[in-house]
Amino acid sequence: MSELLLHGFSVSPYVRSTRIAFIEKGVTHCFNEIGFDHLATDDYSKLNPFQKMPVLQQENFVLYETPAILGYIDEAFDGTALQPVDPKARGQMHKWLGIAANYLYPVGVMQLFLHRVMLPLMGNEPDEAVVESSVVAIVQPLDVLERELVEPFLVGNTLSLADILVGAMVSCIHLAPEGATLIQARPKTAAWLSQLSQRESFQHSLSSLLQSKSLGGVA
Ligand SMILES: N[C@@H](CCC(=O)N[C@@H](CS)C(=O)NCC(=O)O)C(=O)O
Repeated sequence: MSELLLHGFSVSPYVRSTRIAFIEKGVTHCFNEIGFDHLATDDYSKLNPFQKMPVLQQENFVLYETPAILGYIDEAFDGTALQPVDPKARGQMHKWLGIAANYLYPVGVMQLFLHRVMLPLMGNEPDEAVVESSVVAIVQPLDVLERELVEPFLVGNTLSLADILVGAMVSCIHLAPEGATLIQARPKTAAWLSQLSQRESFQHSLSSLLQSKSLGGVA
């Protein structure tokens, strides 16, 4: 098999989700850890004109946009299927991929996690007003998650790409103490995140930068 090269910063939940999928499929790949400053370079812009991570490269095949990469990892390689076959279940899985990108990421990751966890880790002051408003705004998507969760997984009885991407984002939210409090108050979500966090794929993909922040092994 030609070499699979994944470009990204290990803290990013989008990047982490693709690493989780590779591990769940048992597919060996190389990881090129890059910083945000690399995204605007000419070389990287040729890989992804939108200058976002991750990017997957396999010889002259280049793929960006996380849901597309996740689907490719599942469909191109042997191993346990990560997408349901039933059209309704597959529709639900895609719904969760959309919820991750459109609701959990902008507020839970780019506001709460960035300001409460990442900025202090990098020696910068968080904006407390952003933290405060994000804690209010993240309640609604977390309530939807709690209401719709059918344990042990988001869709059906097996792990799917929905658990992988939503799980990577909810892990970030859980690393902020305010997020952990909201999650612990939602028993189905807390149990789901806890069992995901114990999977080898989630453990091995947790950025070393975040390991000391992980509360009770849940991240
Ligand atoms: N739609 C993209 C979003 C990926 C994304 O936003 N990645 C973040 C890292 S978590 C990024 O590259 N941010 C850099 C920036 O916005 O400048 C995908 O699905 O891959």
